[in-house]
Amino acid sequence: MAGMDAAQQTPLPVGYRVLANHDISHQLAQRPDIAAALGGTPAQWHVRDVADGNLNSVFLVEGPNGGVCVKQSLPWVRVAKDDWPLSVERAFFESAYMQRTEPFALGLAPRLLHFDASLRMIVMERLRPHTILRQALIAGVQHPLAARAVAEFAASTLFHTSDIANPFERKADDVALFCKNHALQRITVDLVFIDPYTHNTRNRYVSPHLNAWARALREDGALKSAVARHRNNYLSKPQALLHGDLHSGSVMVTQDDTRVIDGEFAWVGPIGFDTGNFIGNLLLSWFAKASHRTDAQKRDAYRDWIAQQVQDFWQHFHDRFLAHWQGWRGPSDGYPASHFDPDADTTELRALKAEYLEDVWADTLAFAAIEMVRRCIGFAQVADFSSIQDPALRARVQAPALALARDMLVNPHHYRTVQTLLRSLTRHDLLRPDSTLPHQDELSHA
Ligand code: SR1
Ligand code: MG
Repeated sequence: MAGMDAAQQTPLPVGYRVLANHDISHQLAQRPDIAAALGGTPAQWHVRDVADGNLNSVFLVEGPNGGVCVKQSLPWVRVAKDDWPLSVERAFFESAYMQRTEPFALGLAPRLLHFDASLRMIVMERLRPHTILRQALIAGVQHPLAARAVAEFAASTLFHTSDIANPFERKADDVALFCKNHALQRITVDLVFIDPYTHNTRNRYVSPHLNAWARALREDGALKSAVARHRNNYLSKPQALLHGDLHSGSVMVTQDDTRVIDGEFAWVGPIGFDTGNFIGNLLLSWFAKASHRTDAQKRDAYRDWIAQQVQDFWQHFHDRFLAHWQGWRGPSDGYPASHFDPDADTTELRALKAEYLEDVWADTLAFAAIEMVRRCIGFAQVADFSSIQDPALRARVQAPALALARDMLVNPHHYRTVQTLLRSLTRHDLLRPDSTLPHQDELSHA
């Protein structure tokens, strides 16, 4: 926890206090624009505590004319409270991310209405009747537009904050601002990249069922070398402004609307971290579905649909990123027009673009795998699995996900395209006719 302590040295802002349900209306009444949006009088506003994430307080406020969402950083990790103090700076970084990406978000994020610097409180558009994509996936509901919309969001925000679309000074400003997001980057570095490969009391894998797996991961030199490469990649490759936590719990959906929320982990890093996070979580959802034993036909159709979403997400991200590049006529220090006439579409520029996206795919694959490992072994488990009541069954569907993730990291040349990745799912499917519970021995034979 040494790194966590460092994150705590940030003092609380003057005027900061933890807001309770009964404080919220009073706070919002101070803002005439928000009061008008809610309508009526504060006494008529209905405040509901809806926090269900790991870190923050969240309230939904409804008035006669409309609603807003209020999110406050707590001086601790909400799900661990006194055991895990945490800097409240994250609300500042989330609001900064929302402001910086708003011109490129294409309406695919909630509108930021107000940021209160003392209370570290964000007031944003209330989304209704949206649900969290992860919950929809668990419930087996299809949202046909969601994966493409997240791809659209990722392609646009990542392209427009990269060196392809900026003078270096602009991107350096992003680096200078978001590199101070220490507390949440400490969480990512520890929880995503370090803890799952160590003995750590924060790890929460299903014991004893996955004990052998956890030990095998700790002892797997080839795997830890691959993770080290990508941990350093995450820390040393400031390619674009990342959302930093782009999993299915950070996406809210209806049948015709999709919004990306929760940019508090924003960081300038490798583009593949965002795309990999989203793909990794879709794949986890695919593995978790193997636990559904009641209606096999329906389950298999839904799993096929999830796999199709992985393909759609990557393909759409790839195509939209290239389309932004093709249309870009603004400043670029990465690929200046003085070297590459954007109107000429030369072989050289085409090759450079292909090379860039191949590199993003390689990173996507690795970060997807790292996300899959940490969600099965580390502190922050996902509801796709934790909603499986029987621990033995939960471990049984997590083990093949670990086997695939390990292979993606150690043998990336087997997965040069999204299609090869998806074809490999059947090889790692618990439900294949000859399947047995993958054992840690598979690690050394992979
Ligand atoms: C202690 S925070 C755990 C996780 O929750 C967030 O959503 C991030 O994914 C983080 O790693
Ligand atoms: Mg979150």
